[in-house]
Amino acid sequence: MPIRELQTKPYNDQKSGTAGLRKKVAVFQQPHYLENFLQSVFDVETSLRGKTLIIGGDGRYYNREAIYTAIAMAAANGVAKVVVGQGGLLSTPAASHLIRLRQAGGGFLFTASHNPAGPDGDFGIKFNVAGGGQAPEGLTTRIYEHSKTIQRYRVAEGMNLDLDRRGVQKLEEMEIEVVDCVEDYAALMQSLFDFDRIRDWFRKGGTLRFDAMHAVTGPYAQRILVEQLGAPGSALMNACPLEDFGGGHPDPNLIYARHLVELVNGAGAPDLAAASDGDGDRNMILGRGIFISPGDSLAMLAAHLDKLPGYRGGLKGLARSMPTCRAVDQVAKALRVECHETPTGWKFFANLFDAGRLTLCGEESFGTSSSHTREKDGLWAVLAWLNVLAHTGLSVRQIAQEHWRRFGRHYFARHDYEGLSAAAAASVMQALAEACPQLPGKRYGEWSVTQADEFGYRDPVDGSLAVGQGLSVVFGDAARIVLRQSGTGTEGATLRLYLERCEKLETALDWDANTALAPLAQIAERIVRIGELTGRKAPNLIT
Ligand code: VG1
Ligand code: CO
Repeated sequence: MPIRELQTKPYNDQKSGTAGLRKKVAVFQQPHYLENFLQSVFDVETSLRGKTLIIGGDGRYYNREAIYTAIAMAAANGVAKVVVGQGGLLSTPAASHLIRLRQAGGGFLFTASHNPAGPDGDFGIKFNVAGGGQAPEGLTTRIYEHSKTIQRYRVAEGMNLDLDRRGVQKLEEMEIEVVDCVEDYAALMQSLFDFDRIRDWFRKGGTLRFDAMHAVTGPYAQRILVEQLGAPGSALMNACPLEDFGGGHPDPNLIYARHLVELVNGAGAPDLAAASDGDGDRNMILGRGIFISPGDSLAMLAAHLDKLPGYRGGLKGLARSMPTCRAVDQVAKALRVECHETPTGWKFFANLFDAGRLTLCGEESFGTSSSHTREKDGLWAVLAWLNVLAHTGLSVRQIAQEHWRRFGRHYFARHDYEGLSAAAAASVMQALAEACPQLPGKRYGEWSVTQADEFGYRDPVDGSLAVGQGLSVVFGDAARIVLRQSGTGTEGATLRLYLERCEKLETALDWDANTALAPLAQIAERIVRIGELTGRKAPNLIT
């Protein structure tokens, strides 16, 4: 089978965002577009030669084509072995785990996460490095720079590979192992959680609804929740992965998983309802009559985690991305463990995990995970909640109320303004940046600004600096307004406005988030002026 070196020209737009390279499918279908990016990775990350490479994706449209191309290019670029999920499927956390388990040199994860799929939808690639974490910023910058000068790529031609047949196949010098996408991940989950106790919880009548949203977690949920833990088949919704995710938007939040909110508020609500996103790294948690915000879920799991088998040794540290509400900080204080505030994007947690300074972390964007892998992990969060329910015998609502009484309640909402022009988004960011120095000391309603500035992060492990990571206006511990620009969109610019308010008053604990945040939203409009500067009267999306 010949290895060919083919001529190509750079595209100049292959800059990775918050989580890899994400574009419209049509962009990826341009001649050599995918090859250019992959070759740039092989050229820059030369350590992949002679190593194992993990490959998988969320099953969306173009997944298979991309995987065949990646395998043929791996063979031509000196990779010793490729481990690929059967049918091309691997959830993001399972892929990260496989990189660690097989001591691979890295992995390609083909996903655009929760973005819609299909010929008119999105596609994406994440390159993860040895150890399982997403490529750090320094590396993605070098890959991007290289992609601007690339002139040729290498590919093995005439490859004959059956992606649906498990076992080892040979491609020239390279070995390809097609693996069951669930097996190793399921074993990892068994090592962390008390499966006997969860099985018992189901047997005694505990009820669950899990929505895989026609994306990658379907087979994982079927094997783990139904076959191993004994949940009835009817506990799963949309468990069959589809190339277009059934035309839906597999983004588990209050808008795109509205049906779960209705479910938990209706007759016959389950004890726990949950959903995951396209690539299986996000999670949404609800109990009977209650939605648990991601920031709360992180804090509540932090408070209960040491009861679960994999975490009995206690927590080494906690962390959250900067816009995520500060509920977990209160738990860290009570547990006397370090608590880190990192920029948005899971890659910033990796060094802390590797250094043994972090056990559990999360983001407001429905992401939670622990040191067991280097990606956020949707099903892990569902299992953690199931285990907490089974262990404590409490309901989700009881756990939440007990938590709020002890630590205070953090109300949180994210307002997204999508499809803005780059200029409009930049003008809002700039106006707030310019206003920040004048804000401290100013009073708005019941709150006074204690700090207002741009967030930068010095990695405590490798000393690298990430600047321009969003702007925040802090009102002591009581409230906070954060503004940043999204780095995952594929159309126009998106501004995200994050509102957080903490209440310790017993009478306030039953407010809903809208009521609690209404005054802060008004203050945000006065300070950030999105309406005034962009003409937008309201956000497109509130989650
Ligand atoms: C968004 C979220 C961020 C998350 C990222 C990737 O990024 O805000 O918290 O890590 O998506 O998630 P941004 O830059 O658009 O705000 V996923 O599930 O796409 O891997
Ligand atoms: Co995702």
